[in-house]
Amino acid sequence: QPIGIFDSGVGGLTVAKEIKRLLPHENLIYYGDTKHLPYGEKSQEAIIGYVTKITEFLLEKNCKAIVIACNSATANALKEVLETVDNRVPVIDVINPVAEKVAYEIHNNVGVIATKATVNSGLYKKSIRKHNKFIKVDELATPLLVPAIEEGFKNHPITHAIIYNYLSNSKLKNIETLILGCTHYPLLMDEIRQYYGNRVRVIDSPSIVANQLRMILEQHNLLNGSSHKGVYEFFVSDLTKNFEKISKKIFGKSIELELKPL
Ligand code: DGN
Repeated sequence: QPIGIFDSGVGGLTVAKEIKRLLPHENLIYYGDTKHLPYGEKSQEAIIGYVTKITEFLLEKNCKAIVIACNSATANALKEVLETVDNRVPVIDVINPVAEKVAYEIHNNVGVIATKATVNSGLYKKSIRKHNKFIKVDELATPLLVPAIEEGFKNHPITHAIIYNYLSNSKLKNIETLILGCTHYPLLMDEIRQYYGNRVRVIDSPSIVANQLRMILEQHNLLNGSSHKGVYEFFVSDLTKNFEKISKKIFGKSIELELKPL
């Protein structure tokens, strides 16, 4: 049985790649809702509609666990995904495991950069402060980073200017830890770490999420015992050349996309 992973587009592949690294024997089904991206700019109602259909699709595909590899989807529709799944399989999201780890292991000022849809929900702050109410959390919407990544502007002056502009915002002035609250942003990890030097710890969210998934699969006795290499399937709601190009770059292997409209 495969693990189902979904995102609005390519960003969730940063999580899928880490899952592949940590759990190489697991089969994965990835769904990218390329027709409706970017979720970061959509209303909560719209996001709920899309992710409910994707969840149903992954359950039809007999997935043994579902990973919501999108912060905007988690922030706006986690409850609805859980309702759709109705305890049939475990659900792992990208916000709660990271918030919990930060709340227990870090005791300083935390900054979160994310899409508008995620920042507007305030879920990072709520989730961190649920576990540790003494941590100061400041969230900043940084929407221009997603198109810069999708255009392949890595190590590019435009991306450097966007990063500088956002990270020098007074809201993030006193932070000592930064959460990249959007699954695209780890692709700019080097540039962001370069901006801060040793001053700020930048959290590696995909690795936290992949570890949480492994722990939950273990708890439910769902880890694949075979020594075969995992099989990977990729579905999209709209076939685009750009998605194909970037997804190969991120996932690091030849990806065959199948069209599956919602
Ligand atoms: N992958 C989405 C997230 O983590 O919020 C961002 C991409 C988007 O749809 N804007």
